Parts: sequence; C-alpha cells; structure tokens
Amino acid sequence: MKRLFVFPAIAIALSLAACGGSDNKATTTTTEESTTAETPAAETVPGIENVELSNTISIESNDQMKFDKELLRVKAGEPVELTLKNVGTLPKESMGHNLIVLKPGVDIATFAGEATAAADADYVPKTSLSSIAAHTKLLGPGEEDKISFTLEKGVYTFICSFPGHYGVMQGKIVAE
Ligand SMILES: [Cu+2]
Repeated sequence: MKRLFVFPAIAIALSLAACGGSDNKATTTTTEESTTAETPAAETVPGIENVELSNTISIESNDQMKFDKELLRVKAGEPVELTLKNVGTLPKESMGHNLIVLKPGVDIATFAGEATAAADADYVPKTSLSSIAAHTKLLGPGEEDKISFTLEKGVYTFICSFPGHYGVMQGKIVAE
C-alpha cells in the first residue's frame, strides 16, 4: 500500500519542479504526513529495465550539450566507478561540463540556480554540498575525470551544473 501514497507525492514534486520559478512554499502539501517516510525504491523510472546493471560507468559529454547516457543502473552499497569524458572541442569557459549526482529529493532547479552563482568553485556550490552525492571536476575539451562513490538504494538525478545546461544535461541513476 505504501506505493500508492508515495507516487502522488513524487508527481506533485515533479509538477512543482516543472513550473519552476515560483517560490510558493504554501502549495498543496495536502495529503498525509506519512508521505515523508523513506521508501526510495517506490519511484519508477521508465525504461530502466532495458539498462544493464553495472557499477563501471563511462559517460561522454559533448559540444551539443548532451550526455551520451541518461539512464544508469547500479548495485547499491558497492562502489561505482564513473568516468566522464568531455569529447567536445569548445573552450571550457563556454562549454565546460561536469556531472553532479544529486541526493534524492533535491530540487534540481534550486540547486542549479545556486550552482550558476558558484563560478569560482567550478559550479559546485559550497552552500549546497549536502545536496550532492558525488561529482566530477568541470571538464574542458578532451578532458576526463574518474570518480568513485557508493549509493544507497534509491533514484538519483545527475546533472551538468554549467550554467544553462541542466535542462538538457540530466539523467537518472537507479541504485538497486
Ligand atoms: Cu554541461
């Protein structure tokens, strides 16, 4: 029965995120307090069943402002080795890329706004470190970075936090 309660909560969260902009905190948190219970596996990610489970991940970013993978599936509780390679040729200052894995429940638009203001920290905002599960460096053309991290079960969003990129440069990691 838990799933029935949790799913609407996610739907509300997503629709709020989609609206963007409004800081309207007084919105419809109508239903029950029980929705705050942690059931991370309840979110369903369409298409995840077609993704091979692997804790060794290689992702490319490019000048078209794209990651070459948007759905990842890893084993929870075991180290994930992720390599991001920027295969573009445009300068880092205009088309740099990173990959930030956000913790479940983090508001992406809010985070991205804080990241935009953190140019001197490669768009990894120190004010929001608690929202980050893992991140790579900001990469210029031809550069790559390999990171290792371990996730608990759940659905994580990853983004590139370079200003203006997260809308198209984002994906999901399902840790199961
Ligand atoms: Cu980017």
